[in-house]
Amino acid sequence: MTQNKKLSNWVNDMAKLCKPDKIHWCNGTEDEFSEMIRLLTESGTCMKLNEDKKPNSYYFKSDPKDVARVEDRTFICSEKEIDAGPTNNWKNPKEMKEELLNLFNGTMRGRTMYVIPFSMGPIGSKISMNGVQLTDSPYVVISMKIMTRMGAEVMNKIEDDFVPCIHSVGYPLENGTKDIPWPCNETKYIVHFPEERAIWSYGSGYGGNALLGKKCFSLRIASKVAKDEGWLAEHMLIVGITSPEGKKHYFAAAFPSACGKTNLAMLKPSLPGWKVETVGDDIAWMRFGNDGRLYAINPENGFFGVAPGTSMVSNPNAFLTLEKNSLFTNTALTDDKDVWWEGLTSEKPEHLIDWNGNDWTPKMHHPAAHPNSRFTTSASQCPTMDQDWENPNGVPISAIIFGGRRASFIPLVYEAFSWQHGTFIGATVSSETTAAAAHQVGQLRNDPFAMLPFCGYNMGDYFGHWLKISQSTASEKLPKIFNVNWFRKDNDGKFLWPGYGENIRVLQWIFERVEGNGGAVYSPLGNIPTENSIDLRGLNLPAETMKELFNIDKEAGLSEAERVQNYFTIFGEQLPKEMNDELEKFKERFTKL
Ligand code: GTP
Ligand code: SPV
Ligand code: MN
Repeated sequence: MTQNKKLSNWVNDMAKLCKPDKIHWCNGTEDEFSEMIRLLTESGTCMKLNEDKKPNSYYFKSDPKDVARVEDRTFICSEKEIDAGPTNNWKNPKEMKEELLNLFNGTMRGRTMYVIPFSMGPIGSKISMNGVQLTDSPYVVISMKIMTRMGAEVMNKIEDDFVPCIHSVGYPLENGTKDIPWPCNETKYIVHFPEERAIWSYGSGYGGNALLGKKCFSLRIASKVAKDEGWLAEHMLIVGITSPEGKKHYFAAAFPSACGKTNLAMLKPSLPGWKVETVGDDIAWMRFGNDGRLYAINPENGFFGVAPGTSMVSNPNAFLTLEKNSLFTNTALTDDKDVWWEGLTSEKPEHLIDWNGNDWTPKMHHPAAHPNSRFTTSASQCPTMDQDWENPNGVPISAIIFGGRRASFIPLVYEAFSWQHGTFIGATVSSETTAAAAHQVGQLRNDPFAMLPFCGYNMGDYFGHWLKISQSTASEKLPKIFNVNWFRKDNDGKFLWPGYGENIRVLQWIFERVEGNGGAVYSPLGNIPTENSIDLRGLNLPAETMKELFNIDKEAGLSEAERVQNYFTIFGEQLPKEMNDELEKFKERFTKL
């Protein structure tokens, strides 16, 4: 319960609308967690994993139609359509509210409404923001306990500026209907009212659709707040890098969903003497400090990470993090009640239960784990957490890195000529789509700043905000901007670059550039490493491969320019003039090549 009138009135109003049997105010205790697990076990939603393999961990299988974010059902309902922009779905907020009021009417019948007070960022920090999520899903309650600071301590601190987030799986239990393991609804709505700062989510119980503190609050709503207040809310990991000489820099990197943020944030360096420490793996809130430098915090408290591809070899730090007290959703299950996914072991087990609950053997052609199966686990368990990861003032950012999945054209790494050019690089990030959202996988699409599905206002204005923010400080205090591509392929479709722990070799070059060293040479995309300035010692990489990784093709560049030009037209008047200037310069550089 709460003394806060605004909060109690809102909860009462929403209870009148949703008509739950009960209201439960979450306190965030272990007892409460156990009670949720008891309920989830009873409804067949979860199964305890083998205590010897994964202590205190639970296995979940979602409805096969509720496995990823639903971008075509995600709406930004700003007062004016132009403020949602060409990259977001928009509906008139009044009409949308009416529709939602209909959908939410009685949606929690036969269920409990859980009231989850949560803080994005350390509790009580000046740059943290509070939210309250109402949900009828105990799975969401336990996930929010891991992913955010949640419970009684936050409740005591909540004032009138909390972000109200209402969520229902859309499966009321009327007239004694029996519950099913993963209740959800075919109709889905993930709706944001940026001016009102409110979130309404209906019909899905999974990931970013349902854990409203994450993409809905910390990116879509926060990006709008950030624009209004002069800071940045970004789809970025934050990582601390210490050189063998003991110098340290923090980098922030924006890659689209399922393109390597968690892996880079926890990277185990293959080069001796280098140390990598984790601040965050998905979201960064960044503001300028009194010293004129850009400081970042990770608003989250845990990781909701892609399971496939994660192993003791590829990402030992993630693996050590998820070994206990974790939730696993849509992975496969072994005969001894442990989890398994593609890439976990070099040999596939002889028998599994796949994510659909069916028997599976290696002869079968479909993956045993869903490609967007994920682990939910606490940041505090990660062996590489940085000593300043909860510093309320954040960590100073020396470099910003963009990237995506590009089978061709984009080299392993290049450096922007300027902040404005870096903004152009961010604005033109494109990537082959992944299973993180419900759509066709492997299609190249524009995903500016890796924020395409997460920007809560007009993307053209967002480019303008990035340009404007650089005027908050002296240019030498701005982070340097880079672009990387771990995903370039050879003619046989194999990745050219080994990736993962070997990415330290690229980070080393970026580190040296930040320090004012490191060999660089002009290319039409940006400055690239001189030959031998990327340390390849201990890596058996043919010189040919390195050449291929940095091959910059004139024809491909010119057709990229055309692609970008076409894309830019969708922004109309909202496209800052500087972006067209940069495009012209880009064309010119490739024409001269
Ligand atoms: P979201 O949580 O969706 O925002 O994703 P993310 O950006 O954190 O992606 P993540 O690090 O979980 O990686 C997604 C997939 O890419 C996993 O299957 C990884 O194994 C794979 N991956 C990550 N880094 C590399 C790399 O350097 N090279 C290659 N080839 N694959 C990688
Ligand atoms: C992403 O899709 O970028 C994620 C997973 O980080 S989700 O929380 O489902 O959005
Ligand atoms: Mn993400």
